Amino acid sequence: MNNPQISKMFSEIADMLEILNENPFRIRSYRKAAMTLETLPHEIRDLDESKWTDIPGIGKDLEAKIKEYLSTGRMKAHEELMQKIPPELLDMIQIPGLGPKTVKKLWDELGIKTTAELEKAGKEHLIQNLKGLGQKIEEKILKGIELRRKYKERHGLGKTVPLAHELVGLLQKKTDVLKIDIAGSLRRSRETSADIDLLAASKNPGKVMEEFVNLPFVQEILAHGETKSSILTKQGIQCDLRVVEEESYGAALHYFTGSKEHNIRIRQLAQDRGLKVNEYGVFKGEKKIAGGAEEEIFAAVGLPYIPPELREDRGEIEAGLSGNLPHLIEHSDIRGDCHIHTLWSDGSQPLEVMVEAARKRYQYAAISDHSKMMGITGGMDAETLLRQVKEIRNLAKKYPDFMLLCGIEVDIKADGTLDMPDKALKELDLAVASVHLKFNMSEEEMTSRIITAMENPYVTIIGHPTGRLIGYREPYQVNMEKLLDAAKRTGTFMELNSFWDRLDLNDVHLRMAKEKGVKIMIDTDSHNTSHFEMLKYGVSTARRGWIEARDVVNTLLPEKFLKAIKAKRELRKA
Ligand code: DGT
Ligand code: CA
Ligand code: ZN
Repeated sequence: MNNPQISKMFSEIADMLEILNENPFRIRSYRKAAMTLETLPHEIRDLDESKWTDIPGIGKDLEAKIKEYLSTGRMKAHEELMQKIPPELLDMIQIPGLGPKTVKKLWDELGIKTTAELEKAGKEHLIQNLKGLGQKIEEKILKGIELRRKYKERHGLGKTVPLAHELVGLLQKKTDVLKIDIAGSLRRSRETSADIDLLAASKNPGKVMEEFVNLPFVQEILAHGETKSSILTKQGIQCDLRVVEEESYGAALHYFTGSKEHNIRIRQLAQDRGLKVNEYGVFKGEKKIAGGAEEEIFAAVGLPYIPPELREDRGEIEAGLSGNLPHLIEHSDIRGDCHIHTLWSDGSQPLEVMVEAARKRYQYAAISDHSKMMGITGGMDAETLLRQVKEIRNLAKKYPDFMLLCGIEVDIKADGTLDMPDKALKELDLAVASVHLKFNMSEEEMTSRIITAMENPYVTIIGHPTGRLIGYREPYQVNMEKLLDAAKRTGTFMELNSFWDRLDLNDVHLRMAKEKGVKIMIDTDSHNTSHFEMLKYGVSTARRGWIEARDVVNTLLPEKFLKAIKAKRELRKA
């Protein structure tokens, strides 16, 4: 996995150049290349070298730097810049409320070089006195430091899942590995994980461990034992591997998948039946009665198989015992996507390209670019929107086998009205309405802001309903109970935004929605074609929320889906 590393170096170079007040064009070219590499669907080293400069944003100069990195593992330009600025400034840029310019200002004027110094200056209220900063920003920075601290030890699915699959792939190739799986919170698809837990079966654990600690990803070996080893990967994520015998594999997989709370309940059930459960199997006295497969463990305590996403002791044991486990939604149930951006706003690829990619995965899709309030994203006014509609309708004719729809992601203004007149919205098939600005409202104000938007007959879906960015921004204050009741009353769908750092609605909210009979729309919020991959995180989060296919609008067949999205308009128009 070289692309993410090169991308990170380019974006750090851009940050450093910005701190050093260098040429804005150079800065922009590094940023652009970083973004392209981050989302490139193939490893750059697998591409023919003569094709590299065909990649948007990669010119001769950056091509040379990529070559340098791939052959030496280093980038001189990056190292030279690192000599010129305090190294912690690069971390500080990631703190909400800060960017390269502010970091430079703080360094120049207050001599701040570390997060600790920054926090101290904030608490002494020195930051608010700087020109252009003020009290609000000072508060935001302090909150940001706190939030980053809280999440520092936990990693989002977008980072852990690709890495875990890569590690599994490498280990699977080793002849001594009979079985291998991801366990722990990652297998349960929790939105963040402290580490990656892997479990393998082998007759030769010593050899497997030897190979594990020698993988190319290893930054540091934290522990190297016969049955358990831990490494710190170059990505800064810890990965633990346990190796067991094949006949204990199911028991170990169950045990190390957790959660701890779920495991405790299973052990109690076993005790009630005079049995003992541990990571080696289920025992009746000295005799092992189960252990090879997870199903056996559940069966031994009188349960059907419980999917990992449900194993949180949130009622899954009771539901299992009474035969009421949900039939969870699956990836293949999703037939469409209604949150897709293109070059018409802040997407990075043309309409046609996004539609081509959507067509490969779905039976229908709606393009939903931003409205103009999102100025920085190049949002659309009514006139532009209508031009886009024309273009989409034209394009749709090309694809008789695919239902291409017109949508928008329209901003919900502070008073709950929309950033687009109804008479333009009327021309669309659907609208996603979202809050992007003015987050600082009381719970009451924010709740009524969003409910006002729901009252509009043209608002089909509320986009990323709590506005959180995992590890970066807390959700705005909003009363979810009231939002969901209003969604039910008005026939508005609630989005589950699948982007790994949003996952909004979250698992708890999803379950509430289901219980209230509110329908969910699982979208990707794609800004380029590689983002369609995000869907898997949305689906696994839905599963954590006990969601079934019938709870989700975009599992419907095209004709029925069309009916469903028109229903609210029909009902509330008169
Ligand atoms: P994390 O790492 O904080 O994201 O969450 P987990 O659930 O992956 O926790 P971790 O890595 O500490 O342990 C992996 C699994 O091993 C955990 O889900 C359940 C099991 N486990 C670990 N320690 C205990 C324990 O003391 N008691 C029980 N019953 N299970 C445990
Ligand atoms: Ca774990
Ligand atoms: Zn949005």
